[in-house]
Amino acid sequence: MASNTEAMRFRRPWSEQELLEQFIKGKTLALARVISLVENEAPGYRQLLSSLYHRTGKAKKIGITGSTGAGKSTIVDELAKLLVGRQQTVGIIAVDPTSPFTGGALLGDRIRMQDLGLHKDVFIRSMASRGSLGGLARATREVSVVLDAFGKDFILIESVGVGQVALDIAEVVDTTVVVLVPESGDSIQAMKAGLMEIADIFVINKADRDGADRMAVELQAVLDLGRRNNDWDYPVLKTEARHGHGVDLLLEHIDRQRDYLVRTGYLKKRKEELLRAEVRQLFSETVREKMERRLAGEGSLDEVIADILEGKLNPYLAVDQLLERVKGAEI
Ligand SMILES: Nc1nc2c(ncn2[C@@H]2O[C@H](COP(=O)(O)OP(=O)(O)OP(=O)(O)O)[C@@H](O)[C@H]2O)c(=O)[nH]1
Ligand SMILES: [Mg+2]
Repeated sequence: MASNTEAMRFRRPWSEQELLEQFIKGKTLALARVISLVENEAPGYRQLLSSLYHRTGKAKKIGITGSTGAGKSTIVDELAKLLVGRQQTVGIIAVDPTSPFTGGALLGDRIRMQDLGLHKDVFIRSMASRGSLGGLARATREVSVVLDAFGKDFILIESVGVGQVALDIAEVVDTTVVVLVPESGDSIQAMKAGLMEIADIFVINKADRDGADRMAVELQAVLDLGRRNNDWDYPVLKTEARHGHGVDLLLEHIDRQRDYLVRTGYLKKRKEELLRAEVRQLFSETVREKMERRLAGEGSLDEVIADILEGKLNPYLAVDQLLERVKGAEI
């Protein structure tokens, strides 16, 4: 009988109020539900984020990026274990920008992280792109807002270091760790992908393989040449994540980088820049969505398209006409 009642309780959809209550109480089920609503951009998800926003600002956000198979998940796994050992709560977001058809990575992540997933202080979420890659970076930012509001001390974001997504995610985090492997060409690939610019800490994983020392020296030399205009030292560390070697040292450097950001005021400055970008993006998205909905509702778009096809109008004049129609209207 009791189990029946329990089942009923979970089957019934939560009201928004109940959902928030459960979330604030720290219920993982509510966290998962809120994340799904946000990820799916369900109706009302913005209000939900808005009502949670005042709870954010405490989480330390760390990005782990690098080429496929470099050992990012293994490192994230080890970091999470160390953090849990320090009584810290952890949220993990594994971002996979590759198509769901070609990427076996997601499943692999789930399997490897399974034992962690059972730990009550670690919450893992995998996110794949569904079409728009820009949307993926935004969803990652929003999910990290939710994890932050939930009270996670650390948010670890794993992403494959290719393309714009990796660079966009670097904007969301406080510290970026770039994972390389001692294989010829990996650091050149990373350089091409723009990872050198976003890295705060370099890790050469699979240090059990040949060439790790040489690669570390070479990388350090490249970094010395192009030393950026601040006094952070961009450490190059070697790890053998498979056996957990070196990950404790990585965590020390992550802490040290954090101290540096706080001490120099960069963290505050960064937050300000991020907020500026976020508000601008939200603003233009909101205006665009509202305008588009309006245009679709009125059928104005169909009208101008028909006119263009008939040679009565061109796309530029059409936009002028559309703007004229929405001018002054409440948006
Ligand atoms: N030799 C060696 N293998 C390692 C080490 N760390 C991880 N691996 C192995 O490398 C493979 C890939 O590791 P993952 O942690 O899944 O790498 P990843 O970067 O998350 O991979 P994707 O998410 O698929 O891009 C696994 O088979 C690991 O066991 C290491 O230090 N040495
Ligand atoms: Mg992985």
